[in-house]
Amino acid sequence: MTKNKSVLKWLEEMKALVSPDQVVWIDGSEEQLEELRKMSCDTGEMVKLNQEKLPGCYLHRTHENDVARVEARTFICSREEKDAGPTNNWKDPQEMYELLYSIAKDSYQGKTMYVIPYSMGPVGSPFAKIGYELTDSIYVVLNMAIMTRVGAAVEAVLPEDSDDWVRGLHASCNVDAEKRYICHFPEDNAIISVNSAYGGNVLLGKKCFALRIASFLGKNEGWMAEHMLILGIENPQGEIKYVTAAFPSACGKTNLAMMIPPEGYQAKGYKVWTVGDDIAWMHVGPDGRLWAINPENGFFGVAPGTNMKSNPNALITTQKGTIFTNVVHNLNDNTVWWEGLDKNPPELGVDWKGNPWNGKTADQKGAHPNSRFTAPAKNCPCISDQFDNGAGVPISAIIFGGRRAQTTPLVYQSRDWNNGVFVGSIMASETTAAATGAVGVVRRDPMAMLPFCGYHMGDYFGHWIEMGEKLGEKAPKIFNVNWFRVDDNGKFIWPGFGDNLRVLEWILARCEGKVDAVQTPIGFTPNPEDINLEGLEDFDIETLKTILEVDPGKWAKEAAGIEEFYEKFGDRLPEELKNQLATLKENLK
Ligand code: GTP
Ligand code: SPV
Ligand code: MN
Repeated sequence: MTKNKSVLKWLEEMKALVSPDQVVWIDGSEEQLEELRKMSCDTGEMVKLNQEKLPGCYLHRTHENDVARVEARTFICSREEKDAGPTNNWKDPQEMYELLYSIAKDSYQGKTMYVIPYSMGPVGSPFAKIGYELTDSIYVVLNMAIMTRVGAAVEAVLPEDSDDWVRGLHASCNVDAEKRYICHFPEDNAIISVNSAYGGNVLLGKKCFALRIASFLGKNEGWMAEHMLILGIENPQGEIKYVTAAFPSACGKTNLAMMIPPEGYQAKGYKVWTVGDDIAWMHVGPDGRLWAINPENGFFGVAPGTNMKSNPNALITTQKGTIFTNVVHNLNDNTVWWEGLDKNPPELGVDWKGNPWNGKTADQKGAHPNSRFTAPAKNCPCISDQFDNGAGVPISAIIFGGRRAQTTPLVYQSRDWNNGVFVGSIMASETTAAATGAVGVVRRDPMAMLPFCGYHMGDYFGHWIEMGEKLGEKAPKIFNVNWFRVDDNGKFIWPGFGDNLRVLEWILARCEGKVDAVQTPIGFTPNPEDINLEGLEDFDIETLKTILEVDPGKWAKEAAGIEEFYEKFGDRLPEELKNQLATLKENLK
């Protein structure tokens, strides 16, 4: 337990508010966590799975109405409405505190308050930041213990008089969707989440702190918090180059971060190393380059579609010490199953809602489309040896990407940093099950940060431009990819997954100035023969050409859509981006 004065004062206030029966301090020890696992199995909150097949693994089901992030109920409560900007929900902080306190009041009665000290980033790293989460949910404690570094070691590095930590209060209440609020108070370093017990809504270190609060801190302190994977690509000479990539939720970050190189590449000696799969904190290093750390300590990954072919590294990562949420419980052998794991759904199963399920109902999924695994990063067979390096890894390229059935080519490179910021700002993607609401609708999702930017998005674009000025010649090169172009039958054209390394190889070659490119109105696309297609079945250069194409007609429509989107930002839209849009329109003439 800490001696930090501001932590203790806040804790007393919160205790008085929520009235727990007792307070338990999470020290991070295996004994304490094991005790909590036992308790959660006794109450039925978790199910202990087959310990021979899945040692240390558990299953949990959340309430049916509580299965994804809730963007409509997520608020940025900056003092001034204009600082939250047009893309965030806002409410006056005093009003919101009052509302949340009235909801949370006495809600821990009869329950235990768990105090979780946690570090985002390797403990003691100059780039790491500390948070405290209070929760009434053992599920949250056990997830936080996988996703972040928790306990006494964290407290040891927070000075007694420091106020540099993030306050997080989580109250499950009765998971009433009508009273669910996920609220951020950037000027107070504070987060309050009520009436949910699911993932991104309640693991407050993740989206709430490491993106929404951290993006605000990053703007003020001169660094960046981004919804990005971090990946190292080792070439046959043993040199490792690192890239980050921002794709919207459930659009392929975990998959790219853990990809297996195609056989031909493996034979040549290519290897891929995972540093992170969801969040990157990036700083200008002593050498003037951009360096990234992964603030997390585990993966909260999408289960459906994960299998030994699509992502063996992810599947192997989940075979021990993992919590599964909202997947199928296979009662035949007390294991788990989800759509896309294999072709053998259990005949004796329980679906994500807790009902008997036998895999024979074609229209009724067994696992929720946003069912997830929470797995320790150290389980990952391809985890980078730099994972725990508090200084991070130097970034050669930043890659944006989304799900676009049409319009956006397989890959293109921006002309320079500011053009790259433009490319990120105009990202659009089909929505997925990661958030509640319609799925498959194209929406603008700048830098994959639409649901996660903790301040005015126009200022966020401005911050990107400033970072480019700081980095100058040493700035990473910026690219855009789209694995999701479909043919007339709606089938994905590009094979994707491990074969995405073929595109990354071109990206790195461009960074090193080793390969030419085609100038198009939107930037540089590859000469088709520069993408290595060796070993690919059913995919030839003619097909490749169709997905490298930049159709001026479609892009003219796109430009009109961008113009409309940009209008939202009013005078907070940087001049540089207005000019970029004008250039795009000019290029399309
Ligand atoms: P969050 O954890 O929600 O931020 O998502 P993520 O970006 O890590 O998503 P993830 O890698 O789990 O992507 C999940 C979905 O993308 C699954 O439906 C995958 O099948 C699909 N996917 C990933 N990579 C590819 C690819 O290269 N091609 C195609 N067609 N689908 C892909
Ligand atoms: C996402 O939705 O982008 C996620 C899952 O990574 S959650 O933690 O629920 O936000
Ligand atoms: Mn994410």
